[in-house]
Amino acid sequence: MTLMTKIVYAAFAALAVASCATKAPEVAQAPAESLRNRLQMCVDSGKVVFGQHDATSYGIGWRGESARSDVKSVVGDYPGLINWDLGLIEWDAPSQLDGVPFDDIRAGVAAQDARGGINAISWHPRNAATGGDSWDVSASPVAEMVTPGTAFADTLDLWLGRAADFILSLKDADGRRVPVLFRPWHEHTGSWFWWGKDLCTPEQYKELWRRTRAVFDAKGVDNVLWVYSPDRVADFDDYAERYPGDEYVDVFGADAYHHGGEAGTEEFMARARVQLDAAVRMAAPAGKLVALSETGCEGLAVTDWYDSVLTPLMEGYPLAYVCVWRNADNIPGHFYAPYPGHPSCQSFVKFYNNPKILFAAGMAQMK
Ligand code: BMA
Repeated sequence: MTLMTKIVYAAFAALAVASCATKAPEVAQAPAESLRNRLQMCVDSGKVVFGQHDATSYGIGWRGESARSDVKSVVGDYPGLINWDLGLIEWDAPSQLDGVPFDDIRAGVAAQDARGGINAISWHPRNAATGGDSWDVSASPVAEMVTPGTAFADTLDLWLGRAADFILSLKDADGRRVPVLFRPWHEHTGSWFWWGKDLCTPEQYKELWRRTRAVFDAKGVDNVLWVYSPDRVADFDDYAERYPGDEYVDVFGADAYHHGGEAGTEEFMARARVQLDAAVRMAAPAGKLVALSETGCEGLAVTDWYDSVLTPLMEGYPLAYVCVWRNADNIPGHFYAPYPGHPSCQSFVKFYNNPKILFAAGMAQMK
């Protein structure tokens, strides 16, 4: 190094030290971290985000009007969270399993982000062993999928890669990746999906998560918060049995549906409380988040469900969000949020007016 070079280096070093002293270095926050911070802010201020699956994709009597949502038609605002499903991304299909084009999901995620809301993603992949859907439990590919070197292990990697690529492609108008809550391999404490309890061992199930994470990490996915979401459980041990580990999970969820109308209320509340108690117990020591990741009363058979069942259930739990399922345009009676004219609108408006519940406009303030 010549003397002149040394002087130039020294000058640059001095400048660098001076600028560090006056200005803290700006470290870009990973998109997932900013979502975690926003959700934590909601919890810390005693608020809960309200969400719905496919809220802007279709509703009762309509489909494909991107600015529309049954929730908005009833209360004038969009849900604070919108869930989307990736089912059929594994086959590289143009539309997901309920007919929503993946391009529309990309646009819908960006639109929800632009209005201040947040996004979540579930995934109902096909059964690689049978070619059937997620609910085909006549055979399960899991044991092979988690055994390196097998054909199904390659399929799993391919499918995970497609899901990861799609999630990486979720961008806002400025080209920044939009963070999402991702909830793979859900409701695994039941046996209605090919990754369910009777279809694989706890170790195989955990390996499914490890593999999922390995593929996502290798792709550089930095816009996912991971949600673990058992359905009904007997107790805490049942909730925890297939937990892959703290390094894999950011949010402890619970999927719990109300069945059987008014007569089912007590059983639903008791069942959901066992799940939420377990979620809170898992989350607390690790400082993680808790959510009612899927819920609802099909057809709103309990007319005042939102204020007489859901609201009391939520009380007492530090929930980051609750998400109800879809308002299907093609299955009569398969809806979970009211639509204009439905008798449960009054109950839903009360729920909307509860200052603790965040819809999109409220979420826009939580930044
Ligand atoms: C189920 C039902 C199905 C749908 C699936 C995936 O709960 O709503 O009609 O295909 O979710 O969205």
